[in-house]
Amino acid sequence: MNEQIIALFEQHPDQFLSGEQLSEKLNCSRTAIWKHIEILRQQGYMFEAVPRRGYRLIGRPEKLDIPSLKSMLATKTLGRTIHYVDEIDSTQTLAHQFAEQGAEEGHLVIAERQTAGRGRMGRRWHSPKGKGIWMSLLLRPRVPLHFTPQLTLLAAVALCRAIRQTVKVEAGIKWPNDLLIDGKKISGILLETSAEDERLRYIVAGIGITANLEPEHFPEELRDVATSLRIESGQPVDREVLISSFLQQFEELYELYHEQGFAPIRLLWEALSVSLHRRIRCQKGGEYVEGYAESIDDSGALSVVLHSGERIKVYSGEVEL
Ligand code: BT5
Repeated sequence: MNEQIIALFEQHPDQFLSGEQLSEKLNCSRTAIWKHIEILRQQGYMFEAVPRRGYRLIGRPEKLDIPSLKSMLATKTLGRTIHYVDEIDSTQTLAHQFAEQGAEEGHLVIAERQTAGRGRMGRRWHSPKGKGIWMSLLLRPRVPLHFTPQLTLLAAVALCRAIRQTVKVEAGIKWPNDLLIDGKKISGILLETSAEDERLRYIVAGIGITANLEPEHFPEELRDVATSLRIESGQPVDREVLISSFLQQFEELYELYHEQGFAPIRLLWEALSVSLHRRIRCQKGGEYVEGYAESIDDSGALSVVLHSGERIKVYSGEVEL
């Protein structure tokens, strides 16, 4: 049905088609047409809607220019091989497949749309077509398995620096893996590891950035909690520039990390954090407790001082600001 609707608009370029015309041609109700238009909007199509005239197609999902991205990349390993797909369940899954086949560090999978994008703990990641940056980076770091949370923090620093540099918005990091602007989420990071006998084999770092999403590309339930770089900056985001800047930042920090350990990354993370030195709510033994977020330690855990004076470590889960 979605393809048929687009085909009709393509046969009538720049024209309005009313709900009635569309429903007659496609032999379905006007409510069904309205629902499909909403789905198409979430896939990156843009429609102008005018009462009594109907809908006009004014924008299509955009495509990344991979040759242009490659030409601006100055990294040594990260992103030197790019697998670009139009649509996929999750870029994580494909990156795991490449890793299992022996792909080298730095392989990057990018999709215009994910049909089953994932977040942490089984949550979903909304990934409409042509508007965001949905990508997975293969890493083979030379560190013990229990150090991997540090790399989530490193990825957050790299992303935050790249966003601040290229888009000029005040993005900040919420522990451990969210990037926010004015309290709303613009990006999430998901690190998945593969290990054998306690030895780290590889990491797939999944990065989602709501680069060019407009309000209508977010489903209802995300509209109050999420935003995009485009909405916040008022400017379209050059996705190629942002991806290449992120890879550059990541590579520099990754080299620093291998040379000097987590200490310098931790300092950078603290400077960009919006969840430190303030009251937060977090989970302790399944219950929510309130406390003061004091610092992060070398394992990436958040150290929180509760009202009682007790100091606890938070290793995973959600914090509320
Ligand atoms: C994350 O999980 O924030 C990690 C998201 C990682 C997504 C990337 S995209 C490329 C790669 N391939 C994948 O399949 N995944 C990775 P978490 O902290 O669990 O946050 C998930 C929550 O973020 C959801 O429950 C929503 O509240 C919110 N959310 C979902 N989609 C969003 C979006 N597009 N923009 C902003 N917030 C969103």
